Amino acid sequence: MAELVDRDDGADTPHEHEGRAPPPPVPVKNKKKGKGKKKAAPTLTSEAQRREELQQLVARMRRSRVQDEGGDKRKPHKFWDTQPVPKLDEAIEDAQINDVIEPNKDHAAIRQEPYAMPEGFAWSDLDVTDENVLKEIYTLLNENYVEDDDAMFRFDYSMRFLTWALTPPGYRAEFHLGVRAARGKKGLMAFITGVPAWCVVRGKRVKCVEINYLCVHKRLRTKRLAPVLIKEITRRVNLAGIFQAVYTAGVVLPKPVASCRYFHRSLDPKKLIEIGFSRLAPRMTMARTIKLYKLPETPQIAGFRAMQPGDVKECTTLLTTYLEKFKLHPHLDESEVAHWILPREGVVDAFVVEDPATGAITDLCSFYHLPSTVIGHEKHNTLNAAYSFYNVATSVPLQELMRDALICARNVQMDVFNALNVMENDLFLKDLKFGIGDGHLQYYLYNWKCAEMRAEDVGLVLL
Ligand code: MYA
Repeated sequence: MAELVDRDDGADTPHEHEGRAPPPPVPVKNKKKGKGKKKAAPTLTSEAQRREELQQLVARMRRSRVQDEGGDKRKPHKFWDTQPVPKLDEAIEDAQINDVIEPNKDHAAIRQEPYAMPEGFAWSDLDVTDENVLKEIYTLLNENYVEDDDAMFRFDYSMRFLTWALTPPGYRAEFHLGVRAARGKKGLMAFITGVPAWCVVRGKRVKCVEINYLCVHKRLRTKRLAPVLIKEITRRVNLAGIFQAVYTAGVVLPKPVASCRYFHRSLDPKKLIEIGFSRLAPRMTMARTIKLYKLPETPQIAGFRAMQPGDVKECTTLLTTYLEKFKLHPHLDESEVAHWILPREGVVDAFVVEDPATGAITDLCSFYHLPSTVIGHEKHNTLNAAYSFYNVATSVPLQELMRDALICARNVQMDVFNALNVMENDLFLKDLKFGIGDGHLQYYLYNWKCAEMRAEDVGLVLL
């Protein structure tokens, strides 16, 4: 296939060979072993092997640091250089700058017809409420979505999770966009989604879409299909009167508004070591490692219980008040809190602390369930990971609240608890024995210019 792009704006010239895109974000991993041992369970090796592994690790850390320090600022981005986003080498330090890059367009000025698909492919509006369509999306992502650099783990978003992620209040079916083969079985070959949301950026309320699940089938990679998907979803979103977007990615593109790190807390250290997610620390035995990560059987805070529908009103006040602290955060109403935070089995768990004396809800913690496929492992198929979502502590220290969250995650068979260093998470990461991972997550705003933020200024978690 030679050409996949509409060339009316000259943004992409697909004839030019350009090699692979930068490695996708690392999903869930904190392993420290050398490359080339993808399937072997890690063991303590000889001194020479260990030295070699260490050298490889240092080399890898150097490589990733070069990329992580903001990408190669001089590298041209044939697509992104045409988009309303700041350039990588553009320093924006003035906190007063906080505005659109391109003004909103009139409806008539927006391209009315879809971008052209190459011969053999067609756009497909995907109805995620149709079980068969959902299964197709699940399969595309399960086989082709984000992997770690060493192709050991790949995100395995469940169908129930995808329904949750893609159908919040006010969702629009035309923002669930697929590409199908036009002939034969007409299989799903690519995907991108947007869900409408209100975000607050440095105090300004901005109507946005949250863009997620950009995925091109492995067989169609590096053919410039991703820019066409992005342009088409932008066109559809613009037609709905929305001109800003927020998204995250592991890769450095023009230009992150914040750069965050993943941290990992072992809940089942034995399994994590067996699958190569983590390794036995020097001079540690398996028995001592298991003991190190042991947690109490049940939550410890008095009044700690699962969130219920009757808690939504109070949780909305608690959460929205708390999120005001941060420079980038969602603005959630009660219907959205009900959608995003109320527990859904195998998808999202949320707990509150109810004051035993007054019945008031004083604290809230939550995590979502995002397993990864363990690629090609003989014993384990799935890494069960909980991801920290929104947490507010007012009656107990955040660290105590999160210890109970860890206990609950362990009690629903999670192997690891992941958290970004966003919001106030730094307050508990060290004490609760989280280790730093090799995953970075960059936050981006589309068609918005403002000064960069620190990870702890970010009050938004995307799925
Ligand atoms: S992040 C998750 C992304 N998905 C994966 O990592 C899954 C596995 N990988 C793949 O499926 C493919 O490798 C993808 C690229 C699809 C990622 N975000 O078609 P290509 C640029 C944005 O030849 P492929 C998520 O879902 C790349 O720099 N751009 O490449 C949030 C290059 O442009 P330039 C990306 O490898 C998505 C061009 O694509 C990403 O076949 C937010 C190459 O295209 C990326 N993660 O496909 C999307 N990776 O030459 C933006 C590569 O300029 C939304 N590229 O460097 C923007 C807002 C839109 C709405 C606006 C409304 C107002």
